[in-house]
Amino acid sequence: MLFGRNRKNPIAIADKKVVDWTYATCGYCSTGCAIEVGKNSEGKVVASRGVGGADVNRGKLCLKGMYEHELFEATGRGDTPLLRSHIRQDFQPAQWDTALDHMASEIKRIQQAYGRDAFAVVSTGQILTEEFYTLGKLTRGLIGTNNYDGNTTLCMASAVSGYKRSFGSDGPPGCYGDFEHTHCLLAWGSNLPEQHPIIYWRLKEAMEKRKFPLIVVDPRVTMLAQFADIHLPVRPGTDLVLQNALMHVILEEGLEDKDYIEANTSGIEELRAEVAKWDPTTAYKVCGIDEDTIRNVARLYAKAPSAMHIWTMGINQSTHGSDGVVGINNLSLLTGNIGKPGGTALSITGQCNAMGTREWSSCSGLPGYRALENPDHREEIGKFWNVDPGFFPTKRGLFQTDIFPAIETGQIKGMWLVATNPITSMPNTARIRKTLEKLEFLVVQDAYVDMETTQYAHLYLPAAVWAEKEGTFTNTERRVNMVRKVTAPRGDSKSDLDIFNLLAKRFDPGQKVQFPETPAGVFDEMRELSRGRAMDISGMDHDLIEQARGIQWPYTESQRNSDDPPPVGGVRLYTQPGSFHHPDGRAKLIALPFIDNNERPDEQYPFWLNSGRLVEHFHTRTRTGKVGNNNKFSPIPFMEINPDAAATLGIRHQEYVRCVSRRGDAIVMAMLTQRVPRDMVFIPFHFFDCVNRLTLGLLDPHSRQPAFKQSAVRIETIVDQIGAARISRERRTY
Ligand SMILES: Nc1nc2c(c(=O)[nH]1)N[C@H]1C(S)=C(S)[C@@H](COP(=O)(O)OP(=O)(O)OC[C@H]3O[C@@H](n4cnc5c(=O)[nH]c(N)nc54)[C@H](O)[C@@H]3O)O[C@H]1N2
Ligand SMILES: Nc1nc2c(c(=O)[nH]1)N[C@H]1C(S)=C(S)[C@@H](COP(=O)(O)OP(=O)(O)OC[C@H]3O[C@@H](n4cnc5c(=O)[nH]c(N)nc54)[C@H](O)[C@@H]3O)O[C@H]1N2
Ligand code: SF4
Ligand SMILES: [Mo]
Repeated sequence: MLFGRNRKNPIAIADKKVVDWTYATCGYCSTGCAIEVGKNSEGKVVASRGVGGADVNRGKLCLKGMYEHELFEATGRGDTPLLRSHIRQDFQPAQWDTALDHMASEIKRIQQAYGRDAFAVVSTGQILTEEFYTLGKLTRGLIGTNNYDGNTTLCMASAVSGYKRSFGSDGPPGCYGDFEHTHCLLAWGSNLPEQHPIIYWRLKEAMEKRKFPLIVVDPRVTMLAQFADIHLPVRPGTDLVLQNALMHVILEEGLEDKDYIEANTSGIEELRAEVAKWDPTTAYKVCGIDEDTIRNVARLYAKAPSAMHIWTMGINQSTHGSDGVVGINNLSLLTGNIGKPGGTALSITGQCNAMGTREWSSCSGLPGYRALENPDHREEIGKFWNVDPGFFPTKRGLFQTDIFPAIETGQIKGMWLVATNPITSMPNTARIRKTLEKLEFLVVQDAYVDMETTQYAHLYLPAAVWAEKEGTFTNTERRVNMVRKVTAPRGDSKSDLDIFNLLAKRFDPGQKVQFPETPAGVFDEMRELSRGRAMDISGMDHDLIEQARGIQWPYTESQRNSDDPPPVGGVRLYTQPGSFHHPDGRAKLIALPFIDNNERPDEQYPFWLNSGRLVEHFHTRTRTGKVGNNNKFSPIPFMEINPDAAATLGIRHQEYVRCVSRRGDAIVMAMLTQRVPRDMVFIPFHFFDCVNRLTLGLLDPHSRQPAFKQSAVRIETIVDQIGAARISRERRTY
């Protein structure tokens, strides 16, 4: 194409000569954008684009989605199983049959020698729902270990726990459409523009049409905080105190919704007694937000005709994570802001299928939000699977964060990791390293062979990634959406579903328990098991989901029969009085005493260490580290530090420094910025052997989620800058 000198927009998007587009849902974050992946006439995958008719993203993608098709050919993919008898030896390529026979016999050996629960399974929020369901059936129904959990304990466990405590069930009650109705939005510990760019775009669009106040609670001046009307730079780990003070003002000034409380909740008196202790003056001394601001925000929130909360890891990853979620729910219930347009408590989830694992993986229970503790549920699933219900444990086993210490103490001897990279993502990695070295048998099943935890594996199984497979994801607003297969699995890798099914045969040669071979066949089973449950999907099938560009649950068969297309599922939960899942149909208001148990900065370690994410990278960079258009923005580990603090320490912009905690050290480049206050540094967690060498990760008592965002560190300058650059480079795997 030629551009004349006077052409106004001499920019053309390169024509990739796509002849065929396939429908998928983005495999990075939980926003759940609908993507089409394009192939050229040679069958090569060359482009990604947003789907215009999809309600979630309306044609938009962020920079991760835009280059997602590059994953298929990225470096570091595994294409053959690898086996070795000791982690000090080199891997040898193996046939699938040999690899899986060996895996089954090692699992059986460990279970026979040390008991069924001595083998642990830890999965993810990033495989397809049909795969989660199948892994659950295999683990609960055939292998029979109760030490089965997912990386979601690092991520969504507090939200799950908080929803269950307040409402009697998991499941975010709101949707993105609530932005279009709300009159006030409180965002807690969520950096939406970077971590969920398209949800942020939906929010911004809504605010441009109809202005409403945005209040951001975050100790760091994030991009969202910069756009806020009111920014509350809360002292790390003290959101609960701020919540109690907001409730104190609401009750003191009679701003609560008495009719709603009367008709829908229990526990108001206990709550009233607890929040009475948290007048704004007392609260200020703990949470650092002044009295007038607390009163102002409480009035703004409670007087709005409808008001909503969103939150992410600033709340969940805390020693009061579960309580922080319950606090948000309390605020919503007190003001009648649940189940109405613009009035909700919407947990923004993390990974593309964090919801799918909560609903179907059986990690913390049995499929379809069923509980191991409930004999009727054990009976029902046992019958459906053709498994003796007596084979199921009667209560859930260890959380991921308790599985690792159980390896340390010798209770657990073998582990299977599916799509998670704990040596980079768990707190205090020096301890994780020693733990992994103790295992008699570790299997890593991952799409990338170069992910760091493979270094500790006896067996590596190469998995297909994202749209090399077919099935569903569920997003933040409970929308089930389709991933169609765009291209064949790389090399000799297999879909996670195929791997689970092949392993199942080795535990059940007589095939007493049926394992459907196709994703659609698995979905049929899930559909049956969902009937009458909170997350009813009985009206859905793969084709309808794709046609509708995603459907929110619940969507029942009778809805399907009575609906005109396009199908509309459950836009909001708890819209009717008495529809909560506690036995009395009411939601619980729960009193939340504050216990100050974080590691705090002191003379020796004077800075708060905060950690989180960047827009261009996803987690441990197994994917975005290999995509040039993502990696180029931040190829090396760095630390945000306040310029005044840096000046006091004699640190210049872009100098390497050593960051030291009671656990270990990390070499990072100092980036001077006002985003962080004087007593805080922020390090993205995307890099190997970096911030999680430093983190303490104290656990929440309810959810067992680690407080990744509250540790104490000191900063040391480095004379040998070239040597530091070398160490920083060498520690990086990709
Ligand atoms: N680009 C990109 N997007 C992602 C991901 C990714 O890796 N990259 N990961 C996905 C996943 S799995 C998740 S879980 C989400 C996470 O999404 P977010 O939670 O939005 O991201 P984080 O950066 O981890 O943390 C959010 C904020 O919590 C703040 N915070 C720290 N301590 C406190 C505190 O005590 N109180 C409050 N109120 N805030 C605090 C931090 O300053 C930070 O700005 O993002 C998802 N989206
Ligand atoms: N300091 C600090 N640490 C943190 C956090 C923080 O904020 N601060 N956040 C925490 C949170 S919220 C999360 S969610 C965790 C994430 O922690 P991890 O789950 O350990 O991180 P990922 O890099 O997403 O690992 C997922 C793995 O799955 C692989 N994979 C992708 N798709 C597939 C597939 O289809 N099949 C298979 N088999 N493998 C696949 C990827 O290659 C990758 O190795 O990190 C936690 N760690
Ligand atoms: S916002 Fe999330 S789901 Fe949408 S394209 Fe970006 S990473 Fe994918
Ligand atoms: Mo997460």
